[in-house]
Amino acid sequence: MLKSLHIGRYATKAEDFRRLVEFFEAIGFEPLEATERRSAILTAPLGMLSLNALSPQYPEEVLARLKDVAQLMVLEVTNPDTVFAIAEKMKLKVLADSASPATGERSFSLELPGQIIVTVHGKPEEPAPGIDGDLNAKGKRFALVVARFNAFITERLLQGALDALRRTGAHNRDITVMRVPGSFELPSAARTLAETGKYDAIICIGCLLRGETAHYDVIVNEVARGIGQSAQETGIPHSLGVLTCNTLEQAIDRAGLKMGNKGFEAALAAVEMANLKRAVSSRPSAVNKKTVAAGPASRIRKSKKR
Ligand code: DLZ
Repeated sequence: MLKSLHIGRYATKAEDFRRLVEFFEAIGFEPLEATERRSAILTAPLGMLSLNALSPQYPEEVLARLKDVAQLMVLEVTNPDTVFAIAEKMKLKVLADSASPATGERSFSLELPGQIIVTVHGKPEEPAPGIDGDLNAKGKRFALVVARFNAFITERLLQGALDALRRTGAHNRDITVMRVPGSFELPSAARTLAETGKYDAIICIGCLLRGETAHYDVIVNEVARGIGQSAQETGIPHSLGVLTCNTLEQAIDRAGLKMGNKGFEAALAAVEMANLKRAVSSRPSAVNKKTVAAGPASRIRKSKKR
């Protein structure tokens, strides 16, 4: 029986047609097939036919325009404020705009080119639930392990990292810098620092440049794996501020030139992860104590005894 619902609207001017297509595509309609010069078929995720007896409380101006109800279109959207901003940017006429504090629903009517009226309604979507670590380093202690090899680059990465820590509120007295010969030494030094239990996060900084020998290929994965392993086994967040570049030019770009400063980014990641750890531990547990005791931390303790 029923196969599809197709609502046709007609614009008498080519310019009106163009602006209609532009508006509907901007708010999320998808072209079903390539839009032609005088015809566009657009689809919405869901189509409905609604039948209504209009309430006399409907805004006067809209009621007057609804005499020819064929002009009206009703769209439900996930974020009415965004659609409203698009309409304002496109200088469309707003006929009515109301919001319900009780439901959080906003509804507004626009006059589109070609005398088409569209009523847009919807409720802003709740942000997806999640736990985030904020970027506040105040009161947190950080250790930075810095490889001396390629110091021309790593010292710049270090400056970027220190800048990020200070900007997010860390005190100088809460920052420890340790230097090691090269990137290969980063994991063991990071682990030594993490195991002291004195730091909320460890920031590892190095620069591996692909040279003419196989050295780079031999250590590049080891460095990343070792730092990750230290983080997992000690439970202290570690961030990876180790550049792995083919050329010195690529490294320079990532140490404060074209591609930002990766030391700065690594420090921000460390601040976020330190706060995330605290946010997770301060949440009430959904599992009972028995289950927590049998979790990864106790497994590490057991395996160490062996
Ligand atoms: C030996 C070496 C070489 C060839 N290249 C680099 C590099 O590009 N980046 C880096 O951080 N370190 C390099 N190293 C030094 C090693 O990481 C390590 O310090 C030495 O092999 C001593 O263990």
